[in-house]
Amino acid sequence: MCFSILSFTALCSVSECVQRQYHFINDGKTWTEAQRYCRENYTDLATVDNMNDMNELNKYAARVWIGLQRASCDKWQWSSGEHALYRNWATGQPDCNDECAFMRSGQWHEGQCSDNWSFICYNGKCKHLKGQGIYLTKL
Ligand SMILES: [Ca+2]
Repeated sequence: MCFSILSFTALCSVSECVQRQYHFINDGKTWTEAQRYCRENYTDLATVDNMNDMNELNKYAARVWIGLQRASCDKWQWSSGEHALYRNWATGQPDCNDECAFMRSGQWHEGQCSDNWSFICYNGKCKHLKGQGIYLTKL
């Protein structure tokens, strides 16, 4: 979004991220294997930034790896390396003894990275919209 109050016409370049498309992969893999598979075939292991993403993911009831890994006890980061701001931990989680995160019935839990679970990949990129003229009139 861009805002212009002083000029009458503003040319703005905005980028918009399209809704992530999630793909359930029904094949047991370790967290690292799952990450590799998702990077080769999709964008990455499931990343969740907001409630919209979470609502999309809620339809998967099975226990699945998501692209979340522990940096330190209270610091978790996405597969991309981004700090996880949005979180949806189950009650009592994380309890700081495992380093990868899985989701079960919409809630996140710590899990042992070497365990084999199904997982969720995503496809989604940000697209850049070309300059749009916005005309503001003075009141
Ligand atoms: Ca744990």
